[in-house]
Amino acid sequence: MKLGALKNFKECKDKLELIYENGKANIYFVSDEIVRFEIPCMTDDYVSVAVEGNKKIPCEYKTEKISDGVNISGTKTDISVRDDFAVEIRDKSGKVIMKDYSKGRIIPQTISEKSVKLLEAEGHSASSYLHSDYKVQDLKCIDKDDLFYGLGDKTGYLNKREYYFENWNSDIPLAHTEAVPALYKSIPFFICKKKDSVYGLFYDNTYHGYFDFGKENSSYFVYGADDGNLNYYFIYGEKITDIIEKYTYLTGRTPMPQLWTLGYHQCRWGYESANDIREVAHGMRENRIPCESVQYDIDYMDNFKVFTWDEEFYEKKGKLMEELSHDGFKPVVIIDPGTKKEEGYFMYDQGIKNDYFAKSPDGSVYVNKVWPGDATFPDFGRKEVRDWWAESHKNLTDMGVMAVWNDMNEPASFEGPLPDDVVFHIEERETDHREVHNVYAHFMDIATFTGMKKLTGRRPLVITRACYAGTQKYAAVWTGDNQSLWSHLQMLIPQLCSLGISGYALAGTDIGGFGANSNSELMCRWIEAAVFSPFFRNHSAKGSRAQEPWKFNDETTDIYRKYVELRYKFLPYIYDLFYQCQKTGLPIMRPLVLHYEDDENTFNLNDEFLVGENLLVSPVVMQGATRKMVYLPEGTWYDYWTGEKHEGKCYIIKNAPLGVCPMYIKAGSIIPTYESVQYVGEKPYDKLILLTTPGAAEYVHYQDNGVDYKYEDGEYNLYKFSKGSDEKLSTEMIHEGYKKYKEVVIENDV
Ligand code: MIG
Repeated sequence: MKLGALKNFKECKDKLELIYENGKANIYFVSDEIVRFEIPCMTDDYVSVAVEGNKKIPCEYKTEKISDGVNISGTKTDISVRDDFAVEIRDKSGKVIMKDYSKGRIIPQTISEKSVKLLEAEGHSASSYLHSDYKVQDLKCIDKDDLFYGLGDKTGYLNKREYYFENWNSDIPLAHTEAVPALYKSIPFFICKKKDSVYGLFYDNTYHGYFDFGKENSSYFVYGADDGNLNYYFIYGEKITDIIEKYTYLTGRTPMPQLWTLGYHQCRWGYESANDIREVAHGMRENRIPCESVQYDIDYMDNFKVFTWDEEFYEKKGKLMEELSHDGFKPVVIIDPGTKKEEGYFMYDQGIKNDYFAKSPDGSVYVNKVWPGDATFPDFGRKEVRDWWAESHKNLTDMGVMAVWNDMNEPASFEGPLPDDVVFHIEERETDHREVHNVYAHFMDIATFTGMKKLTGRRPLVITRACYAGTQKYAAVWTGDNQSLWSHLQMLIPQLCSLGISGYALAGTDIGGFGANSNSELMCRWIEAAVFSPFFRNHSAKGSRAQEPWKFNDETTDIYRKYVELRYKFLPYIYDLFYQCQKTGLPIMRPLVLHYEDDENTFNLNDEFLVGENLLVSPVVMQGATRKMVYLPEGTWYDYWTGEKHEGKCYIIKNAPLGVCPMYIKAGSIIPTYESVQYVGEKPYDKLILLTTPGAAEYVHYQDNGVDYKYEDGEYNLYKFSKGSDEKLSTEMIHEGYKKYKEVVIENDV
């Protein structure tokens, strides 16, 4: 990829074309803060899957030839581009923000092929010891103090410095430790926080990707991809929050969810009959643990055939769903992409007749094995295939299904991975598995979202395991098959915070852990830590210890209930954060560094988080611990449980026996709450209760019907609550278009 000397450059509209000795490169001016850099190694007209529509804000850049390149001067940054497409970006004061590393990699000692064989014989995965240049590669300088945040669902900690990761959507049933380079999702976006500046990079390329944040060498980071263009957006901002706002401007934001979807969900891969589901639903109500859905995992299908129903074990189609709906349960079902190869099965027949499945290069329909045995894979990149899949959801909505959970869409397969050359499409363009793999789920989720929206008229909840950058416009995510391990409870915090700053505001982990066996202490600590997980579901695997809260002991049931009720109490606050998220892209769960980026105590803080800006949660995530060392950043904070006042910018030790999750509210806060209910819709939310802390405050609260799109026509309320230091509350309606609360009261319990 050495482009050599710059020969010439050409200014076109919003674009600069650079002609080099050995090829060309392009620079696109998206906005004053966003610039896209491209070496079109594969194609001249790359169409992004992640960035939809014409993302372009009028901006100004002036170009000037210099001896060894070109200088581009914008309103926020100055860019120099030299031979070999070496980029340097400075702010207006001349400080270097981002700079290419031009000396080439210093690839560390690799091990011999022979050693790799030996290692692999014992079961080590040793290929990662072999390093070489990537086909598409980009190196940038790292400074001593640089920190790296983002990259979606990756394992490990918030700060990715000195770690190595890959983007290749992978179904990993083994324990997700920080040694696992790739999980289910591929979000090639990260934020580099420097000592006194910050920038974001989004490498929009869907091929297998590689990220080395200074592990190979402390002077540079490496981005690599197996193919495609070198194509990245540089995002400038003054604060981390600016970068997130701009990244989500490009790739889109989580849309308003239905209110009930933010409630509690119970699930288990192991409910093998209608009675199993019925018992759990009744158990939720008997134990007075609020719950919205008992979700249907693959066993509800007839022989794992998608869009069918097993009448033998799950009774007559629609019967159970209708019965439980009287008690407030909303049916949520799993759907896999793998479509059983069986003549006479309507999905297979339709797919064959209309040529909807991916093919081998010889033209035959490609077959691999998943749950139903031999299965075919819809070619979701094509619109007509998505339309067909979308319409097929009528089979679900006809029986009352209200939300869909898309699993196995990496795509996972049991007889080895799909070969590289399986033929897929991205819209009309034919391509292969290598390019489509990381966006396979993205296109499936678009189909599900579109189908459910059209069929129900409601805001769809699509829960997806795999995704790419931008899928947040269509789907919520869960982090896949975690395990009932303390280390996985600990990882919940950095993982959901990282997803949040990578655009995924609606994310959650399987509460209690999916694989392995949970225990009462772990369950309690998990529900405490997860109480503000945007997506809030307990799920476990067949064969593992049952994880419905009452399956442990009375203490666990009581603690569990206390936290699920707490969640229902804070629902309007969480809903407000989703309302704001559409406007700013800021997530619900936030690492402290997002709002305290000058405070180095927050840079590597992996065991606490903020919910919005004013609520700090510092759960106990260590087995046996009954105290928690809590870091409170600058400001005055009030203990949610005791009302005790603390001055921040220090660590405190909080007594936190089982059942206590340390929570703090910042001075000068107004937080809206509801009385807890058994499920959303049990009774109208007539009363808003404002939780306040001393000090002047202002807060905007959003209210709508929580269900459909009528808010787009103005059917919503916006309340502005303010109070001065005299603590007197005043309310102003900024917008009035929906039935107002009967009562707004202040709860002065802190
Ligand atoms: O592992 O459908 O991650 O949530 O319960 C088998 C069965 C396939 C994987 C999902 C998990 C789900 C399970 N699926």
